[in-house]
Amino acid sequence: MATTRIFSENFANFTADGFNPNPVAGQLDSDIWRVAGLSDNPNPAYGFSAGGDNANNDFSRGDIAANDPTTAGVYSPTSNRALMLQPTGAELDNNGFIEARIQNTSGTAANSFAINFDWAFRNSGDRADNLQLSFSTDGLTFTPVTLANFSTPTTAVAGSAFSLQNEVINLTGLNVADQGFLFLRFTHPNSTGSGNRDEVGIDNLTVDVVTPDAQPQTVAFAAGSVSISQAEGNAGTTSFTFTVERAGGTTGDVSFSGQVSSAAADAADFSGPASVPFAFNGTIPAGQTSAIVTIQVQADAMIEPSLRARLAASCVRSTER
Ligand SMILES: [Ca+2]
Ligand SMILES: [Ca+2]
Ligand SMILES: [Ca+2]
Ligand SMILES: [Ca+2]
Repeated sequence: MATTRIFSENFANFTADGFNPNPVAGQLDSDIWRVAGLSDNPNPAYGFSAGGDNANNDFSRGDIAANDPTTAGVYSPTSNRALMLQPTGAELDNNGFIEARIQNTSGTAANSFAINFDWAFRNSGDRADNLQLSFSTDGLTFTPVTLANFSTPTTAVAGSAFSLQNEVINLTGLNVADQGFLFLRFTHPNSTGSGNRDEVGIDNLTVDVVTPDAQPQTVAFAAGSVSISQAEGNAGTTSFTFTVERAGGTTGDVSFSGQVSSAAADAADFSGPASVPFAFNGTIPAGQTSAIVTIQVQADAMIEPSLRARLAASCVRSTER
């Protein structure tokens, strides 16, 4: 398996100062992040703007230090910056969510993703807050990840610190085009118990595209190139061409090299090389199955012995990781 990291966020610079498509320090990029279920803008579209300097709205409620907020909104703990929500009965409690729109920048269509993140929470209220991860490839239809859910403890513990609960999930069988999006939704479906709700959110999100190991590729002379008989003529140079082809897929460039030798021919029989044997090389480009190698044979009026060209398979290299 090869993995390509396409996203990483630990919220180290997030002080809950709002969301903006061109975020300043303390804000989150609203082209990537949005929060739904808050009264100031219940379902903002990506690219929205909210918060900013001294704007004390739902999307920019600032630090949680020693305080225990009870106003609904987006917060960030000073002890470990994270994207944190304070749900209330009127806001965020009934399927409010954090959503991340992750662009597939791996350079190729992606079918599998490795998701790693922490549920962040503080058991400051006498409720159990339920959390659920779901995903989407179109931003419209979301599929819950059965194994990725979490509930905070019900009975509050005085002086509770923020805690993290790690979650590692592999999503397979998807189809996200290069530069397309994977949507991750961290939903707060409900809570049980009574009184204030715990602060809940996420931290340390990474997303990797997972690609299966490349099939081993082999190169060989094409069937029609195993033996070539061609008149060299009696003057000038004649191009002798043969085809090198590969099996096992067309991923990446494949470089090959080989050697032309002859029991009797010498450099005078070729146009270019200073001596015999001599090396040749070539590349089968990504996406193609074969390449042509051309050797210039110097014509003369003598009767020539046959030539041998041999592929050095040990020198096959692919740019595929
Ligand atoms: Ca509000
Ligand atoms: Ca609270
Ligand atoms: Ca953090
Ligand atoms: Ca609790």
